[in-house]
Amino acid sequence: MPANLTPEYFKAERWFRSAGTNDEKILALEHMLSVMPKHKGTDHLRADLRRKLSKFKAAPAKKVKAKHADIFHVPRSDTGQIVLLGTPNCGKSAIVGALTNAKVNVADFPFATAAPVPGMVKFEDIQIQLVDMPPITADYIAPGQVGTYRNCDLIAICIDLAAKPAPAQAGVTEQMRICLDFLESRNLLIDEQTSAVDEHGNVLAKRAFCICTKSDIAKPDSMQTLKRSCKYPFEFAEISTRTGAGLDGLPATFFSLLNIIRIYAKPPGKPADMNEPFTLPAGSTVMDLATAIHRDLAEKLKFARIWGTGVYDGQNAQRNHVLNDKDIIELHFS
Ligand SMILES: Nc1nc2c(ncn2[C@@H]2O[C@H](COP(=O)(O)OP(=O)(O)O)[C@@H](O)[C@H]2O)c(=O)[nH]1
Ligand SMILES: [Mg+2]
Repeated sequence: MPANLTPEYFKAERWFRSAGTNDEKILALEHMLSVMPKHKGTDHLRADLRRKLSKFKAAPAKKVKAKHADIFHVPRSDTGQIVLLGTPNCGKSAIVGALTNAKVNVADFPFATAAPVPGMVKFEDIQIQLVDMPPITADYIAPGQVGTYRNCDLIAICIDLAAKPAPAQAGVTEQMRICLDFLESRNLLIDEQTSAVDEHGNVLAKRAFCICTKSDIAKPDSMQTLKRSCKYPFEFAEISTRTGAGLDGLPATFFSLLNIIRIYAKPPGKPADMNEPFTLPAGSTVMDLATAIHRDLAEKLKFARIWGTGVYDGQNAQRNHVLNDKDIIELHFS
């Protein structure tokens, strides 16, 4: 009996083949099983996938030796990590080069960037990590590349506004389609169907936004064409690394989209350390801050005093008090 497999199944199968780690293979196999039509014709395949799944689940977590280190694993900074995604030559490396001190390779030939290159972007008193990446195309994604996106905080889809439509290059609509196809087929994009974690608590999807590059040489209507073709309510930033247009505003856009707050810790009786704020997810409480400073100490938190938004100076705050960006907190332990 024919299996009548769906396009969604074949997408999931491509995801499985490009997965670079055990965890990623497990996610892809579970997705293949969930989208596979259930009838007699798929019984064998289902059993086969279940066997594979148990094999991957039973495999002990491999100890990574230095020479086999996963090049696509980019340790996250505390503040937040944004990873660039885009087709060849769309201007990803130029963005990281313009905003950070990282040594990137900007070149007008495809695949000039072969591995992730992290750099730090300064926003006021914090540094946000921005990661340059190898490109993706409709046909090729480096094995393991998906892992970098799975581990980040936010994905920046980069679109070359000046690229000519097919067959010469990938036009704006085509570039967006390639990026979305990659994200959707690997459950990497938060939307109505895909949440941040699956039913087993595995990290799945991420938030994304769009950086549109080469505005200096783009046709005037390319931004409108792109926005019209995109079904997601992304934030769109328009920039040129050649003229610098739009670059100054990018760090603030990163900060606001990361949805984090900065909190300054104040030892009792001393001034607050205003140089190195803690960064926490928006909505964090006094207790979350105490836990971020030291998990064991948090148990001993007696009370906190707070200077900042919506409170009077030095007001006592409960453990569940929700913090605001730039609050100063004095923690008292028993
Ligand atoms: N005119 C113009 N050219 C750009 C801009 N950004 C990048 N480029 C050029 O586009 C080519 C590809 O850039 P690159 O950053 O290496 O692209 P990547 O493959 O996405 O990393 C290079 O020749 C860059 O000089 C821009 O804002 N304006
Ligand atoms: Mg590059």
